[in-house]
Amino acid sequence: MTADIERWDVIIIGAGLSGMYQLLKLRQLGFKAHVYEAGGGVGGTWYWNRYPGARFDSESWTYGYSFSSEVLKEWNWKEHFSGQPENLRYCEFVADKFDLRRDITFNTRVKSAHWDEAANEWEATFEDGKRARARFLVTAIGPLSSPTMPVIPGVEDFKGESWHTGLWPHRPVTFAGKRVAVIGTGASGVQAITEIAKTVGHLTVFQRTPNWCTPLRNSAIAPEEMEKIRGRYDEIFAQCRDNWGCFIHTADPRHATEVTPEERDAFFEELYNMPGFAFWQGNFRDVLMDQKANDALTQFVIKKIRARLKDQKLADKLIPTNHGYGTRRVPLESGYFEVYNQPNVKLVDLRETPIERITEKGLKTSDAEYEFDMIIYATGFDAITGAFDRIDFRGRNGEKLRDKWADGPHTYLGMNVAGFPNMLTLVGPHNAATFCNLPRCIEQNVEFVSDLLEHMRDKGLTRIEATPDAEETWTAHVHDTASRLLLTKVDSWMTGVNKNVAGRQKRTFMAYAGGAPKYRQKCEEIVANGYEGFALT
Ligand code: NA7
Repeated sequence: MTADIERWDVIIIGAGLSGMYQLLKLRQLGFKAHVYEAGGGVGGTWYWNRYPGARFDSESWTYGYSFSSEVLKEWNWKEHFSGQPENLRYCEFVADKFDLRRDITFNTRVKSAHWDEAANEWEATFEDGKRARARFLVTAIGPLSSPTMPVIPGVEDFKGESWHTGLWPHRPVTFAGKRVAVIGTGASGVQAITEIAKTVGHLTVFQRTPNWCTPLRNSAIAPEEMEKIRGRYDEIFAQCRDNWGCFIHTADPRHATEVTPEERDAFFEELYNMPGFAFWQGNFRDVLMDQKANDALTQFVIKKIRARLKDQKLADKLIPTNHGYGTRRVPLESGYFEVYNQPNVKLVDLRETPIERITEKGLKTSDAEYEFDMIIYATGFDAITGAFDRIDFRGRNGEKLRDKWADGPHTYLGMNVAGFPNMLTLVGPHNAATFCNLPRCIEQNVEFVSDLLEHMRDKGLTRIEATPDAEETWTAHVHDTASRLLLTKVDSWMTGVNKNVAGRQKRTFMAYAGGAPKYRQKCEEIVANGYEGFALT
């Protein structure tokens, strides 16, 4: 073994919200933990996604870390749905407060991580050829961190400016007087389009699949209001804990199919006028499971969209037809539909006229050629397993994680994989954290891993691995639970479909549909039963 290999007790990959908290917890427990981060700073999602309009869709005061009373006391949110620059400042504030950067190596992308059976440890290799070794490997690589470009011929040919929303430059990008194209109308595209339309010369939006968008209703938080929120933090976090996705909006106990149409529409109206995910997460409990209930909700949203558009032919194009409301991740918007009433904004429906190629000057669809100064790719991510696929993970006997997950993830609790000892996956596939108000579930994941490593150290144990039986049972449970939800019957990043990535054409549920409270309870039972389902030696 050469001297240039760095050695730690625990290697953490990624300095986003999960990696930062994991580092702090392990450091507090006395472990020598070290983070390797591909970016030049902390913050993960909030470091990379600097596109105009990027902001929380969760209420800011439900999103921050809850573990530190000092952070809660010192940090003031200025908006109910805070924007990216402030969110990144928050991450930096936490990093400064706990002096996290001294244990983080930035600008270092992990290329491979191989398990060394004889040494009972992991070896990580970085893109610059350097290496590090540790007994434990914790992945904190995020569910939406592997951006994908569209598979369209000529993408390299365009001579103007071009950006992916998830790889946005660190310098200001301006739109005034420019002819700008945006490809993609998911949550990122909807936020970016709305913001860019405020200053752009001319904007052309290329839409393949319209999404159901509902109002965010953001507003400023005055200092007195922030003080009131601070006084309620315990209550707020307790409410999130008991909620399926750890949001502040709890599903109504009634069924949409049991009330009168008048009562139903009055409740829809009330929720529609509330901020954030109230309309999606706080609705009647059957709207995301029962087709009839979902149809009623969908009809309500159609009317809302139509009322906001001057041109009803345009409304026909902007209203989704292949899935019901809420069965894909709902983009929240602040004037999105009104953008299409502007004379300098054009929508191109790619279902009618697909893009044939990107050219030097713009792009060509089946019926027209366009010239642009800038093309923005809001084309999303190779979700949840994509970040794993970018690293060559090899477990026992050189087994490749990529091969093991070729037909979808197989995990125990979304936290470990049989055949990959001592590797813990924060916010991994089939983990409740993958569809969650993330920091809430991140804290649970990190605390589970920290307690586990502490337990192992106290008991003199050096190796943990899920048993194949436990993995199989969990994977089957994940699929069983998912079958109740209408969203598993629709192509989206949540069902693992990405037309730009080979091998991602078949639906496989990537998250855990049982909800965060049930997941937490399951984790607690497993711990109480001596880490049942794991082989500890
Ligand atoms: P999404 O939600 O995956 O959206 C990507 C968008 O890009 C979506 O509208 C896609 O259309 C579109 N797309 C992708 N490839 C193409 C090609 N080749 N041609 C045209 N259009 C294309 O990613 P986001 O970044 O918006 O959001 C990701 C999550 O981040 C979001 O849900 C939040 O949780 C945060 P498609 O629907 O595939 O037809």
